[in-house]
Amino acid sequence: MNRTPGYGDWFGLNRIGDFVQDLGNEVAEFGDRLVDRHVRLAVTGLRRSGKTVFTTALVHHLLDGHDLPFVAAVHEGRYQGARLLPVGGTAFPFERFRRVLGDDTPDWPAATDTLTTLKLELRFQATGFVQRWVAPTGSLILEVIDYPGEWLLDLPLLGMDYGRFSAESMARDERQPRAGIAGEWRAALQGLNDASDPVTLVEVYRRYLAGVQHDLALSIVQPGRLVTADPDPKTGFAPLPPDAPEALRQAMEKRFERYKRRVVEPFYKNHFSRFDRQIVLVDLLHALNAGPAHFSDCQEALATILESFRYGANSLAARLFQPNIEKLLFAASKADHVAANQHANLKQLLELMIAPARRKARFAGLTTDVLALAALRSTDTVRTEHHGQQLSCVRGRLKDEDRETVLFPGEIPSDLPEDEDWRSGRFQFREFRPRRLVPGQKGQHLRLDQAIEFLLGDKLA
Ligand SMILES: Nc1nc2c(ncn2[C@@H]2O[C@H](COP(=O)(O)OP(=O)(O)OP(=O)(O)O)[C@@H](O)[C@H]2O)c(=O)[nH]1
Ligand SMILES: [Mg+2]
Repeated sequence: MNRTPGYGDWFGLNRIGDFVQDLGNEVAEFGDRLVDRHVRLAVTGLRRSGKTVFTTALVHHLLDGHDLPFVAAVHEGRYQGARLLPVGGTAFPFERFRRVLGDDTPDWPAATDTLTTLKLELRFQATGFVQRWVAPTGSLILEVIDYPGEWLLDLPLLGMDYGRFSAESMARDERQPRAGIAGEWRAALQGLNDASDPVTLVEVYRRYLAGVQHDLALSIVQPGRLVTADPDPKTGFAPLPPDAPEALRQAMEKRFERYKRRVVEPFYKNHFSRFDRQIVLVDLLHALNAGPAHFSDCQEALATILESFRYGANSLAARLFQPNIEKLLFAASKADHVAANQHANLKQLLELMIAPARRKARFAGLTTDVLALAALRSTDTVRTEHHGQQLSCVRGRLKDEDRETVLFPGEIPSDLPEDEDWRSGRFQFREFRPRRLVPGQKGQHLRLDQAIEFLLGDKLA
């Protein structure tokens, strides 16, 4: 700051004043840090978006402390390492995943079917003058939960009554491609009468939802727990039209409210309400592969989920549980499925997809960012020549094959795809087998360190 020298400067008083003020600021900041040594990170994403792999890679690299050049504490040589701490409930099976991924023939972790918790203590040398003096070694407790992606789609139910749930679900079920597989469910609705049994109806609806998820690969499936490994038709519910027999509708409404109260509310109250930072993982490549209906369904699912996370004071979540998320990162996962020259487009496409949610979050005062990342990079980008043309290809082991292949994965549009893009059949991104996750090795991720710096960097200072 430029200042005209005055008598104070002659006697060095301004500098003393600045020093005292800086000291005061540092003491205040230090006080804040002392009471704020926890970060609870919400790893959010639809099913198969990459939550478990992200969490495993995050822990692996924080324990390892290598290959994180964008993490300032690592880059500046201040990062001292991490250790796993015991947790109250079921622990995230990090060692099991590390063993499987560290094996000679590594494999991806299975889809998650229950909630697990992870607690990690990170140690680092503090940067601040006072902190260096009082407590030279800083310590940060990081908490993450892992859960089936399906559960997330139950969150919007908290803001609905049974009438709205039924109307929205039935409108969706009547549209293609859902309508194409809804025959049995439609027949059950047409046959409603006073003797209809809610449990049977829920079972028919469950079969239909399983088809929506597995055969159509669509994202919006509510109630989410009806399609997980161990569904319980006794606690599930299904939508009904307004003219359904009154007693049946009342019984179903009761199930809906009980499910919200006993299943969804505790999940969010015990976990989601306490998050400080959030990463939203989006598998855009799968959404592009699956076609326009899937793409817009995925877009709608994300918007609905993020709407429930609204970060302003009047949001549903704030009213119920007062969350206080300060930083929000949107990440296109599995960026290693495409060549490096496509990452800018992948990021831009994600920016377009989540623009309204991001605007709202920023308006509410959150810091937001967007990245294309691969938590566990399983390919390299290689240049090849094809009919005199240079192509950027990827080299890796395809999911169903045993040897490495080099293939041209295709290109990502920089804009939301148009009819022509969908018709051309240009989106056929392939899945790869994981590369071995080993300590001390470079190049095992793409921008995971940037994600860590954005989400935790300020807490490691
Ligand atoms: N190439 C590559 N594939 C990945 C990466 N992350 C995830 N995948 C693939 O995506 C699949 C799903 O990843 P998970 O981490 O299990 O996804 P999830 O979000 O935990 O899924 P649910 O447990 O079903 O909610 C994996 O089995 C891999 O095939 C990555 O960084 N690179
Ligand atoms: Mg998982």
